[in-house]
Amino acid sequence: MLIALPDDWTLTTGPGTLPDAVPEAVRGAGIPATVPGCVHTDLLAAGLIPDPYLDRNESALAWIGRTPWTYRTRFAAEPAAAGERIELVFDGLDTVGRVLLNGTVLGTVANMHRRHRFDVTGLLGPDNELTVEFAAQLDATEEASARLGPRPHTNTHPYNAVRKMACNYEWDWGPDLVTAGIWRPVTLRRWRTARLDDVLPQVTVDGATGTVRVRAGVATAEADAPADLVVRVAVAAAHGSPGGSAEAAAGGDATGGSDRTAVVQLEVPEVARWWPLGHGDQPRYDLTVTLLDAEGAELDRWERRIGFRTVALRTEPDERGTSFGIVVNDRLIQVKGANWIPDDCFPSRVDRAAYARSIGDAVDAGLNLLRVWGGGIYESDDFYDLCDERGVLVWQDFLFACAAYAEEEPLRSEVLAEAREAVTRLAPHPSLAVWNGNNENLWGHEDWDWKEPLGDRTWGAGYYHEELPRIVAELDPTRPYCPGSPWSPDPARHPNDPAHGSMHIWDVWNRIDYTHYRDYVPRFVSEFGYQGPPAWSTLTRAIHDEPLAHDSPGMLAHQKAADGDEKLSRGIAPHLPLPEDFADWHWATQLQQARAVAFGLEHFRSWYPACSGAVVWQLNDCWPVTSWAMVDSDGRRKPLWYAVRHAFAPRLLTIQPRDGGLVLAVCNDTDEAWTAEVPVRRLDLDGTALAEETVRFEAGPRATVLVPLPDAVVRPDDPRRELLVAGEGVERALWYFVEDLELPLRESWEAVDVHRVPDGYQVRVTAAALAKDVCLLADQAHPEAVVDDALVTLLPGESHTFTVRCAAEVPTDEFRSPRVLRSASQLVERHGPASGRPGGGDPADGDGGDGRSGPPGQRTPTDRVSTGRPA
Ligand code: BMA
Repeated sequence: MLIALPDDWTLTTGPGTLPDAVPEAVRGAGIPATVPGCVHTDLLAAGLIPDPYLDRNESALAWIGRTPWTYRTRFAAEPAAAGERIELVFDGLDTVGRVLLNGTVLGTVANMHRRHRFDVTGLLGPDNELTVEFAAQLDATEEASARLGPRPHTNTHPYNAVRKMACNYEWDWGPDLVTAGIWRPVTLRRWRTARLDDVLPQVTVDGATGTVRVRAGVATAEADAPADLVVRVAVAAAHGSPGGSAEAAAGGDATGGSDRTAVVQLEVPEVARWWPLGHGDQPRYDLTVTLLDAEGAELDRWERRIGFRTVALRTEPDERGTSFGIVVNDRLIQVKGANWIPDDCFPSRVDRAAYARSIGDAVDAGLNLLRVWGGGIYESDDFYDLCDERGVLVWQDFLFACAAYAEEEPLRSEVLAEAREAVTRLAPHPSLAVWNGNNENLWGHEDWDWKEPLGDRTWGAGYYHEELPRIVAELDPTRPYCPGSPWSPDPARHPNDPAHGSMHIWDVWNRIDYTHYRDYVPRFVSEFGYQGPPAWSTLTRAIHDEPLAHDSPGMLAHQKAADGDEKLSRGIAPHLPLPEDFADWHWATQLQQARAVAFGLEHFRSWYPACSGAVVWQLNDCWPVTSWAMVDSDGRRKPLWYAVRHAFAPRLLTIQPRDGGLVLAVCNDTDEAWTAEVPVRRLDLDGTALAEETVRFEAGPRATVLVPLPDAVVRPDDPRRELLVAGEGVERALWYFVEDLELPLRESWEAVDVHRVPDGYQVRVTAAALAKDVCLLADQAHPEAVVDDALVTLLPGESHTFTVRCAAEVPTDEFRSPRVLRSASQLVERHGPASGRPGGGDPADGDGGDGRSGPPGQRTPTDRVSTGRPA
């Protein structure tokens, strides 16, 4: 029987010395606390601190991580009856501390990523006091680092010494708000005779026959417990299954000692397979494991929803190098992914509804994979459940990021226990496709000047190359493991070699222009991305600088990347004007972010299957910040989100340079062949056709084909006044011969008609001049308004209707406001060279490095150690 503990917890400072900065009102006060939660959210709810996410509050709250904290509650309980066992189970404690019950120390803890279970049989009375004392987490982290021997890491604090969410100590998109707290549920569990311990299903399918092999641990209350316990496994078709049902049961003998294991294998005939989004349905089956005593009475029960599919990683030497592909049900999946970071710096606030919103953002953009990045957490089951339900593959990093990790005690045992627990907990989920050893540590060891400071000390190689693969092979042999991201399957190669295995592209953004994405034909891009600010309403809710400027103090506090503000300016210079006016700067940098990533994605897709997928850095944000995210922390979709949806459309036409000419890349990620005849036209900027031909193509199912474009059409007479249009309607591809800065763009609307419709507004715009990348920044008309599409280019005379969802009444003129109705043409007209203002720049590209031989720009220790604020 599970018993939730009472809700009324109290938080106090101490025990131990408090830093001087602790406010008087907090010292020694009994602060009402919420479990699950953390000190920051409790202090905030009690009105004792300002919102850490607003303005520059973050730096004023640094004392919290230097303060020891205690959580305490009292509760009544029946003492254990004869033969009964009582356990206290913490699903998550953050992080270094100890647990006491009625003054007795139950144990010390030092790992946020584990569950802690204490036997409290015999310790409970009618009135009990449960106490969790947390050390000052930053002090404890530094002490642990000193004891293990400091090792290289990025950012300020030695997060690599403690098993705590790395990005909680600040990241290049995350605040430095070091928490403590009981961050996952805590329960009391009373039981007799026996209970199920870890239950681990291994699910496979061969033809239409599914196999479920369950390894169930059984804990018994007493060593001489009865031998004849039975574990029963049943599978039944669940929701979403289109094809019939299957049910069977089997018993396994749980014999031998007080900790026993039963292995039960069940064949399930005629199963329907689980597929990733865009490839089929997501049928799932209810798996029930019950523990029965000799009389058949149920002692315990465990239920999960599973799915039948196979998954493998394909890494094969070929004429280009070594491939890297995710294969589901024997089909190579073109991965359209995004990286996932913790959705809140205080992860206890992320509930199922929040996960559902963010995973909905992924699905609506057509993403079929999320990579849970190693500087975060193993997310709660809700996350993986929703991915199962919606067909989003999960690539799960083990929790190591951008640092060297000691392989000695006490870290070692924590790492191994945590990994076993994570593999066991997540194994039932069909969406989980790949286990990955770490984020960028193989690369870091190679390139980031770690070797000298490390000497002959450990750095994590033993985890990535031996321990973790051993754990996956033992507990979860149905899933592939790769040692790191990036990683070259050929050990003779650099981990970030584009021709071998997975790759992270970070020279673009950090040092060189985004057009350099075309220098790479990567086999799989597990990270690449480009920064842009959050939506206007999000930004102005969080930052109240007067005046607001790209480099005003609050803006810089919410820009964590090394030289981030300068990189934004440098990156935009070859493409678009960079306005002084803040609202225009905001639009320009958002547009640049969207274009840069779309540029990369279209290029990568044009190389499918040589490049089997791309995972954008990053889907979400954990607080309001200028970052690589597609969707900001208030849930507003940035222009980038719409650009990614376009670039990841099941059918995409894109014009790409190849071998000195231009080709039409026909990217067909559907099961039907795509055959068509489309016009290819070269137009003057006013829309007059200068040349036209028809091209025919046939792209088979799940194939990309390249169709050379006729020279007569594609060779411009005046590159500054012409463009190419291939195809028609939403699937058409556009090509310009020069950057916007060189185009005489101007904004001119023939009409902007706004109509109220039942749940919002329709805004029909008709262009009088070429309107490039038209966006309706709807949140600026009303903070709740959401638009259905963005970045639509209209030729002179063309119209488009945007649909805005918004319950509130908005004056219709708001949608005509130049603050809301935006385009690249507007930017160029206002701020481009022709406007007589400085803007643009030399389309020269940084230093042109390829990111392979030397350390990439962002990777130098000085870069990564800084807080991201320019000196
Ligand atoms: C990669 C990621 C993160 C980082 C991102 C942007 O290094 O793994 O560490 O936030 O790039 O710099």
